[in-house]
Amino acid sequence: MKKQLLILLFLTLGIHLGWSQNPVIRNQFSADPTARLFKGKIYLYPSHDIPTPATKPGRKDWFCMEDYHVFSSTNLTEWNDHGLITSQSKIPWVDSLSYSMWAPDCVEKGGKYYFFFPANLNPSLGKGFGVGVGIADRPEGPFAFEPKPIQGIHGIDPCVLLDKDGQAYIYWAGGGGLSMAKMKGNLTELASEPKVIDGLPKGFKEGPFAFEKDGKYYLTYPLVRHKTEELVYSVSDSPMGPFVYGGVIMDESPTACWTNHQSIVQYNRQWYLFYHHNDYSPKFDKNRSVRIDSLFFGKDGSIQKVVPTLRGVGLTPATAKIELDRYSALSPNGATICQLDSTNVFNGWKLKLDAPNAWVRYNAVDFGRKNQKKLEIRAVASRNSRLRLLIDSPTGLPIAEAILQPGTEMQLTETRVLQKIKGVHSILVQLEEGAVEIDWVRFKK
Ligand code: FUB
Repeated sequence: MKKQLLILLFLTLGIHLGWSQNPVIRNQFSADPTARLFKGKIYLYPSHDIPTPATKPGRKDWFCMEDYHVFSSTNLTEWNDHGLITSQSKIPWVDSLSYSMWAPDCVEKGGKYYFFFPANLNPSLGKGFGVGVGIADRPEGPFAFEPKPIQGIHGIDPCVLLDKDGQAYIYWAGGGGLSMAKMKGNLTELASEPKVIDGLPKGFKEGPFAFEKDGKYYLTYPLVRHKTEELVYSVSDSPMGPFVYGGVIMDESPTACWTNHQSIVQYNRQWYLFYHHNDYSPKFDKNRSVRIDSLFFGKDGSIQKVVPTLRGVGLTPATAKIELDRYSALSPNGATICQLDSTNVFNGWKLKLDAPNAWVRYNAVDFGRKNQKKLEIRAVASRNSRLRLLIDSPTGLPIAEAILQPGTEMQLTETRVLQKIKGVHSILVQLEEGAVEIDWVRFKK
C-alpha cells in the first residue's frame, strides 16, 4: 500500500529536479522554453535536445529532438518533470526519423489544454515542417493528438495568443519571416489566410512569442543581425499588427551559442524571461538548457534589457545545497568554475578558489525564522585551507570560519555558525588561505 501511495505521489508530482539556479532543468537538455501559468503553477514546455544517435539519418551536427517533456513549478525554484508528452514515433503525420520536434507551445481554453508543436512531415505527405495539436484535460496531459497537422501552416515555432475577446491568433516562423493567422474557436484550424508580419527589422528571425500587457501586444523573437541570435521585441495596439520595433531583450551570447529562444510570463507580480543557453554542452550549441531571469518593464511599457545570470531567480533555502558555482558575482582573480565530473555533465559544476581573498557572492539565501547552528561544506582542498563566510554588505557580519585539511576527494566539513541569522541575505564566501574546490555549502540545525 505504501509503495502504491509513493507511485501515485510520483505520478502526480513528477521528479523533483532541485533548486532553480541556471540552468533550471538538470536531468536532460532542454531548449526553446515556453512557460505558461495554469492553475496557479508555472508549466514549462521546452524542446528536448538529445545527443545525436548514430542511427539518425542526415546531419549529425544539427538539432536532434525526438520527444517532449513537460515540467511544472509552484515557486520557480523546484521543478518537477511530469515525463513525456509525445514522441516522433507516435504522431502519424511526423517523419519518425527526422528528430525534428522543435519549439512547442501550450495554451488553455475552456478548461482544455492545447499543445502545439512543429515537426518534419512524413515524406509521403510532403516536405518541410508542419504544426500539430494535442488536446488534454490537464496541463501535463495525457494529450490526444489531431491526426493531421494544421492546414495552411508551413513552418516552425508556433505560438498562440488568446486575446481578451476570446479570439486566438497563431504566430510561427515560416513564409520568409514570421507569419501569423487568426484561429477558429476549436484551435485546430486557421480562420484566416496566413500573412507574413511586416515592419520587423531585417535579419533571420524565428521563435515568435506574443503576449498582451496593459492593452499592448508584444511580439518577441530571436533575430540575427550580427553573428548569432539576439532576443528582441516589437509592439502593436493589435495582435495583427502593425508592429513597431521596441528594442533588445537580451544581447547575443558572448560564448556564441547560435540560438536563443524566449517566453515571458508574469508570476506572483514578477515578470520572468525564460530562454536557453548551452550550459551543459559548451562545445556543441545544439544541446541547450533552459534558464530563467527576472524581467522588468519601464514605465512606458518598454522591456528593459535582461543580463543573463547563473544565479537565476527565486530564493534558495539556507538548508538546501547552495551551489556557489551558480554565483551572483565572482572575484576577478583566483575564482573559476569548472565541471564537477567529466563523465556526466548533469552532475554540474564546482567553484575553485585558489588565490588569497578570492571570493564568490550568492544572492537571496533564505535563512527563515529558525537559527541554523551548523554549516556543512562539500569541498576538497589541495593544501591546508581556510574559508570565511559572511553576510554580504551592508552588514558584513561573519557567519562561519572553516578549516579544510588537504585531500584528494570531495568530503564534508562541518563548522559552527557564529551568528543568529534570520531572513533573506546574500552570502559571501572568501578564501583566507590555501586552495579549495567547493561543490556546495548548506546550513543545518
Ligand atoms: O530548437 C530548434 C530551433 O532552434 C527552434 O525551433 C528555434 O527557435 C531555435 O531555437
